[in-house]
Amino acid sequence: MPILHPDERLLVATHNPGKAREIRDLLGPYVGSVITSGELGLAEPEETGRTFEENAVLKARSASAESGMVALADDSGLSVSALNGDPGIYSARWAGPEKDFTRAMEKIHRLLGDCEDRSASFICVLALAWPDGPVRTFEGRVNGTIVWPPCGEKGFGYDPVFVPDGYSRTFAEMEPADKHRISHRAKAFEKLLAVLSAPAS
Ligand code: ITT
Repeated sequence: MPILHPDERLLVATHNPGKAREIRDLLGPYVGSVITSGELGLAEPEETGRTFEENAVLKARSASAESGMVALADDSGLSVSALNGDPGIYSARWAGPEKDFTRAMEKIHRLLGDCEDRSASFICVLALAWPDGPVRTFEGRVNGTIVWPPCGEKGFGYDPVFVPDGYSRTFAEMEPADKHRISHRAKAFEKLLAVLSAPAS
């Protein structure tokens, strides 16, 4: 399986600036040059998959085919146990076209009502696609609890209402470096980097 050549620029197939910032942090020491599909003005494909993995593959394939570059996509979201896994793959769509995550977090709070079970997980599936066809996927997950009211200004998306297990602060209250030690995205990247750094066969 061909792995990214050291001189090759990696295309990150995202239009989400919060994600792009985290991916740059996580890849920084390992990949020379990164550009996003948002920066290149590439199309944003419709996420028609039924799983995180299907959507990650669809986004990576689309960006790689359009650009001729190796492309990395991230499909992720928050899965709330008492809401049967919602918003899940619909995490971005719950924020509407205005990307209003205050509204999306309020929706979770409203739907949970008095429910005692506040458990939730963040899930991230990374897909790495080569223009000539192969795609590899890597999954990471972090378990935690939904809290209310939202706390913290760092991070993005649902970070202000998620406290990871073993911690007392939300992701939005943590320094990025602390979130990167334990997040769903960091765990998926650990698996990806193990492959990127393995000798090509
Ligand atoms: P791209 O598809 O262009 O990458 P997107 O925002 O549409 O951007 P997703 O379809 O994967 O991405 O939606 C995932 C949503 O889940 C995202 O918009 C965030 O709100 C949320 N999310 C994912 N990871 C998160 C994290 O680490 N912290 C907070 N929210 C996160």
